[in-house]
This record gives sequence, structure tokens and C-alpha cells, in this order.
Amino acid sequence: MKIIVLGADGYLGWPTCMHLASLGNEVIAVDSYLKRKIAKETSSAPLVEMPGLPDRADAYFDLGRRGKIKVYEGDLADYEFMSKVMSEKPDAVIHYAEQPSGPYSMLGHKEAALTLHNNTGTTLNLIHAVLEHCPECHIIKLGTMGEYGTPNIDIEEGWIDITHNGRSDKFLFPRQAGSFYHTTKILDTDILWFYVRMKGLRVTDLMQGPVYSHFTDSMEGEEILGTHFWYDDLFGTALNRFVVQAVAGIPMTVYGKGGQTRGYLNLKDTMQCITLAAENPADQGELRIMNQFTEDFSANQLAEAVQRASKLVGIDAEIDHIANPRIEKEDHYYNAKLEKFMELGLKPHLLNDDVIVQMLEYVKKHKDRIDPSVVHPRVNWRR
Ligand code: USQ
Repeated sequence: MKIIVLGADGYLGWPTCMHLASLGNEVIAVDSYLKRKIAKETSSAPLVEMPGLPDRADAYFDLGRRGKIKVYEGDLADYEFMSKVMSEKPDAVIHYAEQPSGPYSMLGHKEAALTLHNNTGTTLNLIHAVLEHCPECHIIKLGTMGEYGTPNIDIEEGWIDITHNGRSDKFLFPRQAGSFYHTTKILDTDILWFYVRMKGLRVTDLMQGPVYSHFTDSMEGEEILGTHFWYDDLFGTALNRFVVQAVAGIPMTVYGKGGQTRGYLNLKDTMQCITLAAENPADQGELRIMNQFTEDFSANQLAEAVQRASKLVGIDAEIDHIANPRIEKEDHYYNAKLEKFMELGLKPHLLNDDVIVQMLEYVKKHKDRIDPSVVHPRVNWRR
């Protein structure tokens, strides 16, 4: 297939490009480096900074890996650029090109506006560029499990059957996000659903939980091919942050009571899910929504798992319960369905000591690059 990856420089984007190329697909990688720019503005940085996309693509090629990755650099929130990219007429497009941080979106008006305009604007541009150039192209959009929030009922995969006053219909599952970023993902889903109904687009919307780890099969052994590993309060996800905190000797920052539960997945399983979605496309005129995670954990369980694995490499990691900077339930029911990807053949890489030890070893190698000043939360939802 010819596949375009929007947001190709990101934590998920670059590994996805390599993975799809390694399977023999023709891959086009696109990014504006927006995340690098806002990270600099907020003094955040990945553990190891990687070169830009052209150099990453050259390194991939020079190492003799399968396939080539073509690069476009530009702003997809600008319709002209989006239209130029989509005139490549791909079979599928993977849309990661969004500001991905809940805390960043809660900083203030400027950050909320950037998140809204970039995320929904890019989604709208993509839809119109697909309609203009390739209406049969399969749009694979990265949504988030956070669109559902933490309801006191089972979380279905995108849709729910409702019977009301004796009549029944099927609706999008109720959504109630916990950050403004997550709210923009809800808006994206609604925009996609509108255009599926009106124009018959072919769309898969993936409700993904927080991702952890740094390693994928296509990177194996070559740090130059690695993705950015974020650990700061804005862009780092919980488990990656706890691993860095353990290595840095900073007590792990469990927010509040630590009972807040999410569906997590290994970066390798994001690669699997994206591939399964691309190889088994949605129908024309369908908005297919699939939950994308492999296991549920509370923040406490993650911190305890890191504490246990740290002992194996001689680190005595401490757990701290700090005041929760977010407004979220800390003790709640959580039961999300995971059926569609299992039916498509997903083989989960589950979290165990070996996975955490591999992460600890990677972070230990770059310990001198950890900046302790960006570890504790700098954004409070209440202020
Ligand atoms: N948490 C802590 N301590 C920390 C960091 C997080 O206790 O130091 C807790 C949070 O309060 C939250 C949970 O861990 O309850 C997950 O937080 P997170 O920062 O790992 O994930 P989140 O902010 O939800 O966002 C991340 C990605 C986002 C993606 C989302 C999937 O940054 O792009 O959409 O995971 S989901 O959470 O399912 O919505």
C-alpha cells in the first residue's frame, strides 16, 4: 500500500513509518515539528533528541532497512500544504498530527487555542483533501480512550445501543473528557462522523490508551532509529515518567490516591494495531471505532510494578502520593471492551519485569540527560 503518516516525527509517528516501510509499504512521512517547537517553549525535551525527518529517513535507508521513507516538511493546518501532500493519492493515511498533551492544553488560553485550532483544523483539512484527491482513501485517525472518560458503565467500542421510551437506536458512546486536549479528540470524532454521513468517507477512529516503552522491532539495536522518549510533566506518559523518576532517584509522582485506571499498551502494540487497521480497512461510508489498549492498570499498580522491577537492577525506587494536579476520579469503575483488535489477531505484548528492566537500562544509559526541573507537575487544572 501507499501510506501517508501525518505527525511522522512524533513518539508514535516515526516508529510507525519504519514499521510500515519494513512490511513493504510505500511510506510518506509528514510533519511540521510543532511538538518540538512547543516543547522548547515549555522547557520540555525528550531524553535523547533525534535528528529531523530527512536525517532519520536517511539513517533508516543507510542501515539497509527495507523500503524507503519519503519526507514532506510543512504545516498540515495550512490547507494548501495538506492538499499537496494528499495529491499523492495514498491507499491509507494515518493521522497523528495533533498536539497530544492534556496538561499542555490546560496551561492557558494560548495553549488551549493552539490545541483546538491545530487538532480540529488539521482533521478538517485532511477530510477535505481526501474528498478532493482520493475519496476512497482509508483515514486512520488516532483518537483516545480519554474521549470516554471514566463512566460508571462498561465502555463499548465507540457505539452504544440505547432504548428510550420503548424505541431503540445506535449512538456514539457518551463522551466526557478530562482535559481540553481530550475534548478536541471528541470534536474530531464528531467531525469525522458528520463527513462519513454526508460524504461517505472510509474512517477508522482508534481509541488508544496511554502508551509506554521505547522499543520497536524496526529500531532494534540502533539508537539513531529510536523514537523520542518523553518524561516531563507535559508530554511524558505515566509509566515512562515513573521509569525516569526511579532512575533519577526522584520518588514516583502518583497523583492523589492513585486509583485512577486506564487501558495501557506497549509501543510495539501500537505498531501492531495500526498495521491491523490498515490491512483490514473500514468500509466506504463507515466510521469504525476500535478501542486500542491491552491491559488496565491504576497509577498505583504502575508505580508498584516499576518499584519491583527497579529492585532487579539495584535501584531502590520510592513511591510518593502528591496532590493531584488534575480533576479526575481517583477511585472508580473501569471496564473497557477490547474485542475488535483481538478478532483481527492482535497478540498483546503484556507488561512484565523484563519490559520495565529494558526501559530502566535505556534510561540509565542517558541518566545525565534527565532534567529534574520538568518532572513535577507544572500545570494545575484548578488554576
Ligand atoms: N499520572 C500519575 N502520575 C504521573 C502522570 C500521570 O498518577 O506522574 C496519572 C494521571 O493522573 C492519569 C494517568 O496516570 O490518571 C494517565 O496519565 P498520562 O499522563 O499517562 O496520560 P494522559 O494524560 O491521559 O494522556 C496520554 C497521552 C495522550 C493520550 C492518552 C490516552 O499523552 O496523548 O491521548 O494518554 S488516554 O489516557 O487513554 O486518554
